[in-house]
Amino acid sequence: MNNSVNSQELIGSSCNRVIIGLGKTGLSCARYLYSQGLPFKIIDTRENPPGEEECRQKFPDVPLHTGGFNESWLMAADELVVSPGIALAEPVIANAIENGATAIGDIELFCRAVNRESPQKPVVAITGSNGKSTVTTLVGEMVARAGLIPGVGGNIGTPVLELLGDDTIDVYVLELSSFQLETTYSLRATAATVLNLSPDHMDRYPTLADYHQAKQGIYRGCATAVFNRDDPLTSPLLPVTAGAITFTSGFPDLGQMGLLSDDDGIWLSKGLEKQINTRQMKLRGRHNYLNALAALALGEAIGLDVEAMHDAIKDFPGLKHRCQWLGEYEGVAWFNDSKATNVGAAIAAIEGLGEGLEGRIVLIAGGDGKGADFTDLKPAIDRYVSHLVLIGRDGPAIEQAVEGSAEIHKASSLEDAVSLAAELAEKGDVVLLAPACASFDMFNSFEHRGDRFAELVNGLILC
Ligand code: UMA
Ligand code: ADP
Repeated sequence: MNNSVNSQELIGSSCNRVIIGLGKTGLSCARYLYSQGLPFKIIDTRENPPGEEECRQKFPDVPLHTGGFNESWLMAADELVVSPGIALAEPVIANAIENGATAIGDIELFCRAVNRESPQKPVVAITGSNGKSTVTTLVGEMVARAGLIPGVGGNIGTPVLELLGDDTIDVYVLELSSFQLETTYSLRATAATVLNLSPDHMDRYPTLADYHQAKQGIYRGCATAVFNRDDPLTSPLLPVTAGAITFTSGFPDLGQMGLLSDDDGIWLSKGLEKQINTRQMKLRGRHNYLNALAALALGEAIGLDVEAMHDAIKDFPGLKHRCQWLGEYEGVAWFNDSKATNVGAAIAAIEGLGEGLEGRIVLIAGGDGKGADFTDLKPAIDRYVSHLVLIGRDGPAIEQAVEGSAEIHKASSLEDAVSLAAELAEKGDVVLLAPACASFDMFNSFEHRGDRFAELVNGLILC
Protein backbone atom coordinates (compact mmCIF):
# COMPACT_ATOMS: atom_id res chain seq x y z
CA MET A 1 0.00 0.00 0.00
CA ASN A 2 1.48 3.35 -0.97
CA ASN A 3 -0.85 6.12 -0.05
CA SER A 4 1.60 9.00 0.26
CA VAL A 5 2.44 9.31 -3.46
CA ASN A 6 -1.20 9.96 -4.17
CA SER A 7 -2.13 12.48 -1.59
CA GLN A 8 -2.52 15.63 -3.71
CA GLU A 9 -5.83 17.44 -3.50
CA LEU A 10 -8.50 16.10 -5.82
CA ILE A 11 -10.68 19.03 -6.75
CA GLY A 12 -14.07 19.31 -8.36
CA SER A 13 -17.26 17.42 -8.70
CA SER A 14 -15.78 14.75 -10.97
CA CYS A 15 -13.85 13.18 -8.06
CA ASN A 16 -15.45 9.93 -6.91
CA ARG A 17 -15.27 10.36 -3.15
CA VAL A 18 -16.36 7.97 -0.38
CA ILE A 19 -16.55 8.85 3.32
CA ILE A 20 -15.89 5.79 5.46
CA GLY A 21 -17.49 5.99 8.88
CA LEU A 22 -20.56 7.87 10.04
CA GLY A 23 -19.55 8.70 13.59
CA LYS A 24 -18.58 12.22 14.69
CA THR A 25 -15.82 12.47 12.10
CA GLY A 26 -17.74 11.06 9.14
CA LEU A 27 -20.69 13.30 9.88
CA SER A 28 -18.45 16.40 10.10
CA CYS A 29 -16.87 15.45 6.74
CA ALA A 30 -20.31 15.00 5.20
CA ARG A 31 -21.43 18.42 6.46
CA TYR A 32 -18.24 20.02 5.16
CA LEU A 33 -18.20 18.41 1.70
CA TYR A 34 -21.91 19.11 1.30
CA SER A 35 -21.36 22.78 2.17
CA GLN A 36 -18.66 22.91 -0.49
CA GLY A 37 -20.98 21.41 -3.09
CA LEU A 38 -18.73 18.37 -3.51
CA PRO A 39 -20.41 15.00 -4.18
CA PHE A 40 -19.72 11.93 -2.03
CA LYS A 41 -21.05 8.59 -0.88
CA ILE A 42 -20.91 7.25 2.69
CA ILE A 43 -20.16 3.77 4.04
CA ASP A 44 -20.36 2.61 7.64
CA THR A 45 -19.87 -1.02 8.60
CA ARG A 46 -22.23 -0.63 11.56
CA GLU A 47 -25.89 -1.50 11.06
CA ASN A 48 -27.02 1.74 12.72
CA PRO A 49 -24.15 4.23 12.82
CA PRO A 50 -24.55 7.23 15.14
CA GLY A 51 -24.82 9.82 12.33
CA GLU A 52 -27.38 7.93 10.23
CA GLU A 53 -30.48 9.89 11.17
CA GLU A 54 -28.91 13.30 10.61
CA CYS A 55 -27.41 12.10 7.37
CA ARG A 56 -30.69 10.82 5.96
CA GLN A 57 -32.48 14.01 7.01
CA LYS A 58 -29.93 16.59 5.90
CA PHE A 59 -28.43 14.85 2.87
CA PRO A 60 -31.26 12.73 1.50
CA ASP A 61 -29.64 12.46 -1.92
CA VAL A 62 -26.30 11.19 -0.63
CA PRO A 63 -25.87 7.43 -1.23
CA LEU A 64 -25.42 5.68 2.13
CA HIS A 65 -24.37 2.07 2.67
CA THR A 66 -24.48 0.63 6.21
CA GLY A 67 -23.88 -2.78 7.76
CA GLY A 68 -20.64 -3.59 5.89
CA PHE A 69 -18.22 -2.25 3.29
CA ASN A 70 -19.45 -1.67 -0.25
CA GLU A 71 -16.60 -3.09 -2.26
CA SER A 72 -17.71 -1.80 -5.64
CA TRP A 73 -17.96 1.77 -4.31
CA LEU A 74 -14.50 1.44 -2.79
CA MET A 75 -12.91 0.00 -5.91
CA ALA A 76 -14.37 2.81 -8.04
CA ALA A 77 -13.27 5.57 -5.63
CA ASP A 78 -10.64 8.26 -6.34
CA GLU A 79 -10.59 9.49 -2.77
CA LEU A 80 -11.50 7.81 0.52
CA VAL A 81 -12.17 10.04 3.51
CA VAL A 82 -11.46 7.54 6.26
CA SER A 83 -12.61 7.95 9.87
CA PRO A 84 -9.98 7.31 12.55
CA GLY A 85 -11.80 4.28 13.94
CA ILE A 86 -11.27 2.41 10.67
CA ALA A 87 -7.84 0.96 9.85
CA LEU A 88 -6.29 1.61 6.44
CA ALA A 89 -5.08 -1.99 6.63
CA GLU A 90 -8.69 -3.23 6.42
CA PRO A 91 -8.35 -5.50 3.33
CA VAL A 92 -11.06 -3.82 1.21
CA ILE A 93 -9.58 -0.39 1.94
CA ALA A 94 -6.02 -1.57 1.29
CA ASN A 95 -7.24 -3.01 -2.06
CA ALA A 96 -8.89 0.27 -3.00
CA ILE A 97 -5.67 2.16 -2.20
CA GLU A 98 -3.71 -0.40 -4.21
CA ASN A 99 -6.17 0.28 -7.00
CA GLY A 100 -5.26 3.99 -7.02
CA ALA A 101 -7.56 5.59 -4.45
CA THR A 102 -6.11 8.21 -2.09
CA ALA A 103 -6.93 7.85 1.60
CA ILE A 104 -7.25 11.09 3.56
CA GLY A 105 -9.03 12.07 6.78
CA ASP A 106 -10.91 14.99 8.27
CA ILE A 107 -7.65 16.62 9.46
CA GLU A 108 -6.38 16.68 5.86
CA LEU A 109 -9.58 18.40 4.67
CA PHE A 110 -9.17 20.91 7.51
CA CYS A 111 -5.49 21.61 6.75
CA ARG A 112 -6.18 22.15 3.06
CA ALA A 113 -8.92 24.65 3.93
CA VAL A 114 -6.72 26.53 6.44
CA ASN A 115 -3.70 26.57 4.11
CA ARG A 116 -5.92 27.96 1.37
CA GLU A 117 -8.13 30.38 3.28
CA SER A 118 -6.38 31.47 6.49
CA PRO A 119 -2.70 30.49 6.34
CA GLN A 120 -1.87 33.30 8.79
CA LYS A 121 -3.73 31.63 11.69
CA PRO A 122 -1.36 29.70 13.95
CA VAL A 123 -2.01 25.96 14.27
CA VAL A 124 -0.73 24.17 17.38
CA ALA A 125 -0.70 20.39 16.86
CA ILE A 126 -0.39 18.03 19.82
CA THR A 127 0.08 14.28 19.90
CA GLY A 128 1.70 11.70 22.17
CA SER A 129 0.66 8.51 23.89
CA ASN A 130 -0.48 10.36 27.01
CA GLY A 131 -1.18 13.90 28.13
CA LYS A 132 -2.65 15.09 24.81
CA SER A 133 -6.00 16.29 26.17
CA THR A 134 -4.39 17.91 29.21
CA VAL A 135 -1.86 19.85 27.11
CA THR A 136 -4.41 20.72 24.42
CA THR A 137 -6.82 22.14 26.99
CA LEU A 138 -4.06 23.99 28.81
CA VAL A 139 -2.75 25.58 25.60
CA GLY A 140 -6.34 26.60 24.82
CA GLU A 141 -6.55 28.26 28.26
CA MET A 142 -3.23 30.05 27.67
CA VAL A 143 -4.44 31.40 24.34
CA ALA A 144 -7.62 32.67 26.00
CA ARG A 145 -5.65 34.27 28.88
CA ALA A 146 -3.54 36.04 26.29
CA GLY A 147 -6.71 37.69 24.99
CA LEU A 148 -7.05 35.59 21.85
CA ILE A 149 -9.78 33.14 20.83
CA PRO A 150 -8.70 29.50 20.70
CA GLY A 151 -10.35 26.88 18.48
CA VAL A 152 -9.76 23.62 20.33
CA GLY A 153 -10.59 20.39 18.51
CA GLY A 154 -9.54 17.05 17.07
CA ASN A 155 -9.23 13.82 19.02
CA ILE A 156 -10.25 15.70 22.16
CA GLY A 157 -13.83 15.65 20.89
CA THR A 158 -14.87 18.46 18.54
CA PRO A 159 -14.13 17.39 14.95
CA VAL A 160 -11.73 19.92 13.44
CA LEU A 161 -13.94 20.70 10.46
CA GLU A 162 -16.50 22.14 12.87
CA LEU A 163 -13.98 24.83 13.82
CA LEU A 164 -13.85 26.17 10.27
CA GLY A 165 -17.25 27.85 10.52
CA ASP A 166 -16.08 30.14 13.35
CA ASP A 167 -14.28 33.16 11.89
CA THR A 168 -13.56 34.60 15.35
CA ILE A 169 -10.97 31.89 16.10
CA ASP A 170 -7.42 33.32 16.30
CA VAL A 171 -5.43 30.13 17.03
CA TYR A 172 -6.24 26.50 16.27
CA VAL A 173 -5.21 24.08 19.02
CA LEU A 174 -5.51 20.51 17.77
CA GLU A 175 -5.19 17.20 19.57
CA LEU A 176 -4.27 14.60 16.96
CA SER A 177 -4.26 10.83 17.34
CA SER A 178 -1.93 8.52 15.46
CA PHE A 179 -4.96 7.33 13.47
CA GLN A 180 -5.72 10.88 12.35
CA LEU A 181 -2.07 11.56 11.52
CA GLU A 182 -1.95 8.48 9.25
CA THR A 183 -4.32 10.19 6.81
CA THR A 184 -2.91 13.75 7.05
CA TYR A 185 -0.41 15.20 4.55
CA SER A 186 -0.86 18.98 4.50
CA LEU A 187 -0.40 19.85 8.18
CA ARG A 188 2.10 22.68 8.46
CA ALA A 189 1.75 23.44 12.13
CA THR A 190 3.20 26.60 13.63
CA ALA A 191 4.13 24.47 16.64
CA ALA A 192 3.92 20.67 16.83
CA THR A 193 4.72 18.20 19.56
CA VAL A 194 4.93 14.49 20.30
CA LEU A 195 4.71 14.62 24.11
CA ASN A 196 5.85 11.06 24.81
CA LEU A 197 5.72 7.67 23.19
CA SER A 198 4.84 4.37 24.83
CA PRO A 199 2.95 1.39 23.41
CA ASP A 200 -0.75 1.99 22.74
CA HIS A 201 -3.21 0.75 20.13
CA MET A 202 -1.12 -2.34 19.55
CA ASP A 203 -4.25 -3.97 18.15
CA ARG A 204 -4.01 -1.50 15.22
CA TYR A 205 -0.24 -1.37 14.68
CA PRO A 206 1.90 -4.41 13.81
CA THR A 207 4.89 -2.95 15.72
CA LEU A 208 5.80 0.01 17.94
CA ALA A 209 7.80 1.35 14.96
CA ASP A 210 4.58 1.69 12.91
CA TYR A 211 2.89 3.61 15.74
CA HIS A 212 6.03 5.77 16.12
CA GLN A 213 6.06 6.54 12.41
CA ALA A 214 2.40 7.60 12.44
CA LYS A 215 3.05 9.98 15.37
CA GLN A 216 6.07 11.51 13.63
CA GLY A 217 3.76 12.80 10.86
CA ILE A 218 2.86 15.70 13.16
CA TYR A 219 6.24 17.34 12.51
CA ARG A 220 5.81 17.36 8.71
CA GLY A 221 6.30 20.99 7.62
CA CYS A 222 6.07 22.42 11.14
CA ALA A 223 7.79 25.70 12.01
CA THR A 224 8.75 24.75 15.58
CA ALA A 225 9.00 21.21 16.93
CA VAL A 226 8.54 20.81 20.69
CA PHE A 227 9.82 17.51 22.00
CA ASN A 228 10.63 15.57 25.15
CA ARG A 229 14.36 15.28 25.86
CA ASP A 230 13.68 12.32 28.18
CA ASP A 231 11.99 10.33 25.41
CA PRO A 232 14.13 9.96 22.26
CA LEU A 233 11.18 8.60 20.26
CA THR A 234 9.57 12.07 20.41
CA SER A 235 12.45 13.81 18.68
CA PRO A 236 11.66 14.75 15.06
CA LEU A 237 12.94 12.44 12.36
CA LEU A 238 11.63 14.75 9.65
CA PRO A 239 13.47 18.01 8.83
CA VAL A 240 12.04 20.93 10.81
CA THR A 241 12.15 24.24 8.97
CA ALA A 242 12.54 26.76 11.78
CA GLY A 243 13.33 25.61 15.28
CA ALA A 244 12.99 23.28 18.17
CA ILE A 245 12.28 23.63 21.88
CA THR A 246 12.88 20.75 24.26
CA PHE A 247 11.42 19.94 27.67
CA THR A 248 12.68 17.52 30.29
CA SER A 249 11.91 16.44 33.82
CA GLY A 250 15.63 16.95 34.52
CA PHE A 251 17.94 19.95 34.40
CA PRO A 252 16.98 22.18 31.44
CA ASP A 253 19.41 22.93 28.62
CA LEU A 254 20.20 26.60 27.95
CA GLY A 255 16.97 28.39 26.96
CA GLN A 256 15.00 25.12 27.08
CA MET A 257 12.26 23.92 29.44
CA GLY A 258 12.96 21.73 32.47
CA LEU A 259 12.55 21.29 36.22
CA LEU A 260 14.85 22.81 38.84
CA SER A 261 14.64 21.94 42.54
CA ASP A 262 15.61 23.94 45.62
CA ASP A 263 14.50 24.23 49.27
CA ASP A 264 11.23 25.76 48.09
CA GLY A 265 10.38 22.74 45.97
CA ILE A 266 10.24 22.01 42.24
CA TRP A 267 10.16 24.82 39.68
CA LEU A 268 9.04 24.91 36.04
CA SER A 269 12.08 26.57 34.52
CA LYS A 270 13.46 27.94 31.29
CA GLY A 271 17.19 27.40 31.34
CA LEU A 272 18.31 28.57 34.78
CA GLU A 273 15.34 30.90 35.17
CA LYS A 274 12.84 29.47 37.67
CA GLN A 275 9.39 30.47 36.43
CA ILE A 276 6.64 28.73 38.40
CA ASN A 277 6.88 26.87 41.71
CA THR A 278 4.87 23.67 41.26
CA ARG A 279 3.27 24.34 44.67
CA GLN A 280 1.47 27.22 42.95
CA MET A 281 -0.11 24.75 40.52
CA LYS A 282 -3.34 22.81 40.98
CA LEU A 283 -2.12 20.04 38.64
CA ARG A 284 -0.27 17.33 40.55
CA GLY A 285 2.37 14.75 39.60
CA ARG A 286 5.62 14.92 37.68
CA HIS A 287 3.90 13.89 34.43
CA ASN A 288 1.71 16.97 34.76
CA TYR A 289 4.74 19.22 35.34
CA LEU A 290 6.04 17.89 32.01
CA ASN A 291 2.67 18.63 30.42
CA ALA A 292 2.88 22.20 31.71
CA LEU A 293 6.43 22.58 30.35
CA ALA A 294 5.30 21.31 26.94
CA ALA A 295 2.41 23.79 26.98
CA LEU A 296 4.82 26.63 27.86
CA ALA A 297 7.07 25.66 24.96
CA LEU A 298 4.15 25.53 22.52
CA GLY A 299 2.89 28.88 23.78
CA GLU A 300 6.34 30.41 23.36
CA ALA A 301 6.50 29.06 19.81
CA ILE A 302 3.33 30.94 18.85
CA GLY A 303 4.41 34.08 20.71
CA LEU A 304 1.96 34.09 23.64
CA ASP A 305 2.45 36.53 26.50
CA VAL A 306 4.50 34.87 29.26
CA GLU A 307 2.47 36.29 32.18
CA ALA A 308 -0.76 35.05 30.60
CA MET A 309 0.72 31.57 30.17
CA HIS A 310 1.87 31.47 33.80
CA ASP A 311 -1.55 32.56 35.08
CA ALA A 312 -3.24 29.87 32.99
CA ILE A 313 -0.90 27.18 34.36
CA LYS A 314 -1.44 28.21 37.98
CA ASP A 315 -5.24 28.24 37.62
CA PHE A 316 -5.65 25.05 35.56
CA PRO A 317 -7.45 22.45 37.72
CA GLY A 318 -6.86 19.52 35.35
CA LEU A 319 -9.46 17.46 33.54
CA LYS A 320 -12.11 15.10 34.82
CA HIS A 321 -11.11 11.39 34.87
CA ARG A 322 -7.36 12.25 34.91
CA CYS A 323 -5.98 11.65 38.42
CA GLN A 324 -9.13 13.38 39.66
CA TRP A 325 -9.46 13.56 43.45
CA LEU A 326 -12.93 12.32 44.40
CA GLY A 327 -12.81 12.67 48.17
CA GLU A 328 -11.74 10.96 51.37
CA TYR A 329 -13.38 8.11 53.26
CA GLU A 330 -12.03 6.90 56.62
CA GLY A 331 -8.62 8.47 55.99
CA VAL A 332 -8.33 7.00 52.47
CA ALA A 333 -8.22 9.30 49.43
CA TRP A 334 -9.95 8.09 46.25
CA PHE A 335 -8.72 9.05 42.75
CA ASN A 336 -10.38 8.56 39.39
CA ASP A 337 -7.88 8.08 36.55
CA SER A 338 -10.27 6.25 34.23
CA LYS A 339 -8.50 7.97 31.31
CA ALA A 340 -5.43 5.79 32.00
CA THR A 341 -6.38 3.58 29.07
CA ASN A 342 -2.85 2.31 28.44
CA VAL A 343 0.11 1.07 30.44
CA GLY A 344 2.16 4.30 30.17
CA ALA A 345 -0.69 6.42 31.57
CA ALA A 346 -1.30 4.02 34.46
CA ILE A 347 2.40 4.07 35.36
CA ALA A 348 2.39 7.90 35.34
CA ALA A 349 -0.64 7.95 37.65
CA ILE A 350 0.81 5.36 40.09
CA GLU A 351 4.18 7.14 40.21
CA GLY A 352 2.63 10.61 40.30
CA LEU A 353 0.45 9.76 43.31
CA GLY A 354 2.88 7.30 44.92
CA GLU A 355 5.78 9.77 45.14
CA GLY A 356 5.67 11.30 48.62
CA LEU A 357 2.65 9.25 49.76
CA GLU A 358 2.81 8.04 53.38
CA GLY A 359 0.66 4.96 52.81
CA ARG A 360 0.37 2.69 49.79
CA ILE A 361 -1.88 2.51 46.74
CA VAL A 362 -4.80 0.12 46.29
CA LEU A 363 -5.00 -0.05 42.51
CA ILE A 364 -8.08 -1.00 40.49
CA ALA A 365 -7.04 -2.02 36.99
CA GLY A 366 -8.16 -4.11 34.01
CA GLY A 367 -10.51 -3.89 31.05
CA ASP A 368 -9.82 -4.13 27.32
CA GLY A 369 -6.03 -4.19 27.03
CA LYS A 370 -5.89 -3.49 23.26
CA GLY A 371 -3.17 -6.12 22.89
CA ALA A 372 -0.80 -4.45 25.39
CA ASP A 373 2.09 -6.11 27.20
CA PHE A 374 1.48 -5.36 30.90
CA THR A 375 4.92 -6.30 32.25
CA ASP A 376 6.03 -2.66 32.23
CA LEU A 377 3.56 -2.03 35.07
CA LYS A 378 5.54 -4.27 37.41
CA PRO A 379 8.20 -1.84 38.75
CA ALA A 380 5.63 0.86 39.62
CA ILE A 381 3.36 -1.72 41.29
CA ASP A 382 6.31 -3.21 43.18
CA ARG A 383 7.20 0.22 44.49
CA TYR A 384 3.88 1.79 45.36
CA VAL A 385 0.96 -0.69 45.28
CA SER A 386 -0.08 -2.91 48.20
CA HIS A 387 -3.23 -4.45 46.68
CA LEU A 388 -4.22 -4.87 43.06
CA VAL A 389 -7.93 -5.33 42.38
CA LEU A 390 -8.51 -6.64 38.85
CA ILE A 391 -11.60 -6.20 36.69
CA GLY A 392 -12.60 -6.88 33.10
CA ARG A 393 -11.51 -9.06 30.22
CA ASP A 394 -7.77 -8.54 30.52
CA GLY A 395 -7.58 -8.70 34.33
CA PRO A 396 -6.04 -12.20 34.02
CA ALA A 397 -3.39 -10.92 31.58
CA ILE A 398 -2.38 -8.23 34.10
CA GLU A 399 -2.27 -10.82 36.88
CA GLN A 400 0.07 -12.99 34.84
CA ALA A 401 2.33 -10.05 33.93
CA VAL A 402 2.79 -8.61 37.44
CA GLU A 403 2.49 -11.70 39.61
CA GLY A 404 4.41 -11.39 42.90
CA SER A 405 4.31 -7.56 42.92
CA ALA A 406 1.25 -6.91 45.08
CA GLU A 407 -1.55 -8.88 46.68
CA ILE A 408 -3.95 -9.68 43.85
CA HIS A 409 -7.77 -9.74 44.13
CA LYS A 410 -10.31 -10.45 41.42
CA ALA A 411 -13.56 -8.52 41.22
CA SER A 412 -16.53 -9.45 39.06
CA SER A 413 -17.62 -5.84 38.50
CA LEU A 414 -16.57 -2.27 39.26
CA GLU A 415 -19.07 -2.29 42.15
CA ASP A 416 -17.37 -5.35 43.57
CA ALA A 417 -13.93 -3.76 43.03
CA VAL A 418 -14.91 -0.60 44.95
CA SER A 419 -16.24 -2.60 47.93
CA LEU A 420 -13.11 -4.74 47.97
CA ALA A 421 -10.81 -1.71 47.73
CA ALA A 422 -12.68 0.00 50.60
CA GLU A 423 -12.10 -3.08 52.77
CA LEU A 424 -8.41 -3.40 51.82
CA ALA A 425 -7.28 0.24 52.08
CA GLU A 426 -5.84 1.48 55.36
CA LYS A 427 -5.68 5.00 56.75
CA GLY A 428 -3.17 7.06 54.73
CA ASP A 429 -3.60 4.89 51.63
CA VAL A 430 -4.93 5.95 48.26
CA VAL A 431 -7.41 4.00 46.14
CA LEU A 432 -6.70 4.65 42.48
CA LEU A 433 -8.70 3.59 39.44
CA ALA A 434 -6.04 3.53 36.69
CA PRO A 435 -7.08 0.59 34.52
CA ALA A 436 -4.20 0.56 31.96
CA CYS A 437 -6.95 -0.61 29.62
CA ALA A 438 -9.77 0.72 27.48
CA SER A 439 -13.25 0.43 28.95
CA PHE A 440 -15.22 -1.08 26.08
CA ASP A 441 -15.53 -4.61 27.52
CA MET A 442 -17.65 -3.23 30.41
CA PHE A 443 -18.59 0.39 29.64
CA ASN A 444 -19.45 2.71 26.73
CA SER A 445 -16.39 4.89 27.28
CA PHE A 446 -13.73 5.89 29.80
CA GLU A 447 -16.07 8.70 30.88
CA HIS A 448 -18.85 6.20 31.57
CA ARG A 449 -16.42 4.05 33.62
CA GLY A 450 -15.08 7.08 35.53
CA ASP A 451 -18.56 8.47 36.21
CA ARG A 452 -19.73 5.09 37.55
CA PHE A 453 -16.63 4.91 39.75
CA ALA A 454 -17.26 8.42 41.09
CA GLU A 455 -20.88 7.50 41.78
CA LEU A 456 -19.82 4.41 43.76
CA VAL A 457 -17.19 6.34 45.70
CA ASN A 458 -19.65 9.13 46.48
CA GLY A 459 -22.04 6.45 47.73
CA LEU A 460 -19.32 5.21 50.10
CA ILE A 461 -18.37 8.67 51.31
CA LEU A 462 -21.95 9.80 51.87
CA CYS A 463 -23.26 6.63 53.56
N1 UMA B 1 -16.61 2.02 13.36
C1 UMA B 1 -17.08 0.90 12.75
N2 UMA B 1 -17.39 0.99 11.42
C2 UMA B 1 -17.26 2.11 10.70
C3 UMA B 1 -16.77 3.26 11.35
C4 UMA B 1 -16.44 3.18 12.68
O1 UMA B 1 -17.23 -0.15 13.35
O2 UMA B 1 -17.57 2.09 9.50
C5 UMA B 1 -16.26 1.95 14.80
C6 UMA B 1 -14.78 2.17 15.07
O3 UMA B 1 -14.03 0.99 14.98
C7 UMA B 1 -14.81 2.76 16.46
C8 UMA B 1 -16.11 3.51 16.52
O4 UMA B 1 -16.90 3.01 15.45
O5 UMA B 1 -14.86 1.73 17.42
C9 UMA B 1 -15.93 5.02 16.35
O6 UMA B 1 -15.11 5.26 15.22
P1 UMA B 1 -15.21 6.63 14.39
O7 UMA B 1 -14.04 6.68 13.49
O8 UMA B 1 -16.57 6.79 13.80
O9 UMA B 1 -15.06 7.67 15.57
P2 UMA B 1 -15.66 9.15 15.71
O10 UMA B 1 -17.00 9.09 16.34
O11 UMA B 1 -15.55 9.85 14.42
O12 UMA B 1 -14.64 9.75 16.78
C10 UMA B 1 -13.30 10.03 16.33
C11 UMA B 1 -12.32 9.58 17.40
N3 UMA B 1 -12.50 8.16 17.63
C12 UMA B 1 -11.55 7.25 17.32
O13 UMA B 1 -10.48 7.56 16.88
C13 UMA B 1 -11.87 5.81 17.56
C14 UMA B 1 -12.56 10.37 18.68
O14 UMA B 1 -11.52 10.05 19.59
C15 UMA B 1 -12.47 11.86 18.38
O15 UMA B 1 -12.82 12.58 19.54
C16 UMA B 1 -13.44 12.23 17.26
O16 UMA B 1 -13.16 11.41 16.09
C17 UMA B 1 -13.30 13.70 16.82
O17 UMA B 1 -12.06 13.92 16.22
C18 UMA B 1 -11.87 9.18 20.66
C19 UMA B 1 -10.83 8.09 20.80
O18 UMA B 1 -11.11 7.08 21.44
C20 UMA B 1 -11.94 9.96 21.97
N4 UMA B 1 -9.61 8.26 20.23
C21 UMA B 1 -8.54 7.32 20.41
C22 UMA B 1 -7.76 7.59 21.70
O19 UMA B 1 -7.80 8.74 22.17
O20 UMA B 1 -7.09 6.67 22.18
C23 UMA B 1 -7.57 7.42 19.22
P1 ADP C 1 -4.52 11.65 26.28
O1 ADP C 1 -5.44 12.67 25.69
O2 ADP C 1 -3.22 11.53 25.55
O3 ADP C 1 -5.15 10.34 26.57
P2 ADP C 1 -4.85 12.90 28.92
O4 ADP C 1 -4.37 14.27 29.15
O5 ADP C 1 -6.30 12.69 28.74
O6 ADP C 1 -4.05 12.27 27.69
O7 ADP C 1 -4.33 11.97 30.10
C1 ADP C 1 -4.61 10.57 30.05
C2 ADP C 1 -3.92 9.85 31.16
O8 ADP C 1 -2.52 9.79 30.87
C3 ADP C 1 -4.03 10.55 32.50
O9 ADP C 1 -5.08 10.00 33.18
C4 ADP C 1 -2.68 10.35 33.18
O10 ADP C 1 -2.71 9.20 33.97
C5 ADP C 1 -1.73 10.06 32.03
N1 ADP C 1 -0.85 11.17 31.67
C6 ADP C 1 -1.15 12.48 31.51
N2 ADP C 1 -0.05 13.15 31.12
C7 ADP C 1 0.95 12.26 31.01
C8 ADP C 1 2.33 12.35 30.65
N3 ADP C 1 2.88 13.50 30.29
N4 ADP C 1 3.05 11.21 30.66
C9 ADP C 1 2.50 10.04 30.99
N5 ADP C 1 1.22 9.90 31.35
C10 ADP C 1 0.44 10.98 31.37
